[in-house]
Amino acid sequence: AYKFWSTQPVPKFGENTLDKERIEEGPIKADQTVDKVSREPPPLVAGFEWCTVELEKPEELKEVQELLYGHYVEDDEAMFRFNYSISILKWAMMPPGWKKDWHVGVRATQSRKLVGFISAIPLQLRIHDKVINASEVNFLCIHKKLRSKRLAPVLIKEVTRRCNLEGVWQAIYTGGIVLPTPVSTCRYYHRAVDWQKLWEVGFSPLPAGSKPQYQVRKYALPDKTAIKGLREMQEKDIDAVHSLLTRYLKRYELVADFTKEDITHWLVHAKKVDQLDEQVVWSYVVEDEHKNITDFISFYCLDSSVIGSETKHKNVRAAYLFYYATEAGLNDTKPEEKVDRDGLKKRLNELMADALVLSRKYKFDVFNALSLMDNGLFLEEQKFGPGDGQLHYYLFNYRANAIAGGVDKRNRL
Ligand code: YNC
Ligand code: MG
Repeated sequence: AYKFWSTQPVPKFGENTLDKERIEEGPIKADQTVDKVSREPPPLVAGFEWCTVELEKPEELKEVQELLYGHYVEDDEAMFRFNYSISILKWAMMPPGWKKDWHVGVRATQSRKLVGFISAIPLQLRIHDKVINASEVNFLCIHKKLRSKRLAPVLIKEVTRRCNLEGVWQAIYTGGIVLPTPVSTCRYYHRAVDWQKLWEVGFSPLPAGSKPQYQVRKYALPDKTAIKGLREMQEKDIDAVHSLLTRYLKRYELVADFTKEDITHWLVHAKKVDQLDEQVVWSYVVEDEHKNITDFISFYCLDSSVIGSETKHKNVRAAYLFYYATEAGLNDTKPEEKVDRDGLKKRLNELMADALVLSRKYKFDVFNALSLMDNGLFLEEQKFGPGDGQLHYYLFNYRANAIAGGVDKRNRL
């Protein structure tokens, strides 16, 4: 088993478990140099060739979108498939510092058809007390007709080579499947916004003894948000949000280390560049009477198509909880210390309740969140329920102590 992964610089199963003594953290394969990296991509099977997909060209971006639309991640029962929009792909793959060479495609030589893809973006990753210059690998996809031919390892090796050429030796990636070896594992949680539709597409079951109208009532949301001073985030809020988020994330063990440019891209800019297309990200701040930003919350839009839909719905519009932060969760003088758990819990519930109201206003069908950050403090109260899906977090060429992901275990509160 794991014929490919057993050859890669990743920890063996059992090396970094939560219950063991802490291990020393650092690269698995150290002291690599760019001059030793191959200048040639690994060979591909006859009939196929490598390409760099130029996402700035609308027609090439569209090719990636179409490959993913037909062949990307599905749930276990093959009822739904992620349906990434053009706008979200631009947002996800072209953040500050993005590199064209890290958008790797495989084409059929004769037809020129794009049949495989993998991407990486640069990021500064903090794991415990160390910051590493890393990449985040995503959108690995192979056309359904080319599955199980060991093409995935070749794509992974090629994106590795292209990262190495830029002096990047570590990566983070996530997946629904178990590989050696997760650094953390989270569960997906879902909160119905339009229960009736979720039931009609087969996403939400009708619990025994309930009736549709009871479920609709259970998930009903108010028309208006409740927090005083809540408003859309604007460019003028970037410094304040950057400071608040940086301080808030200090308590966590594995986080992206964002610059102000990153904040602009991930929370505001995406909206601006794509105002002609669809909006990707929704970000809100709370401004108090002294004009201070005390809280913020954000979510992004990622549709799923309903596979083989004989139903009237072709698409499920899902909001995914993104970054948030609140002064209520901070102890600035001693960032490592416990915070006021009850105050934090109360505030996060208020923020999430308003995010749900906004998601309904913007016509989302469901709100998704993972069992990470402080989400355990509000998921149940906001009527999120656990889904079937798990999300495993992996580090490439880095040995680290496992991080408890579950909402029940992880909080150091
Ligand atoms: C996967 N998701 O285990 P072994 S997530 C990593 N991530 O190798 P074949 C995967 N490895 O077990 P197929 C993987 N899925 O023998 C499979 N593998 O060691 C491994 N699905 O290859 C698998 N997208 O080509 C096995 O399999 C080997 O034809 C088998 O292709 C797989 O983006 C796939 O779920 C996933 O399109 C491409 O099934 C295909 O089945 C597909 O025979 C639907 O491959 C879409 C889908 C995956 C979404 C994602 C993150 C990818 C991370 C890749 C690892 C990056 C490492 C870091 C590199 C940079 C380093 C630096 C610096
Ligand atoms: Mg294959």
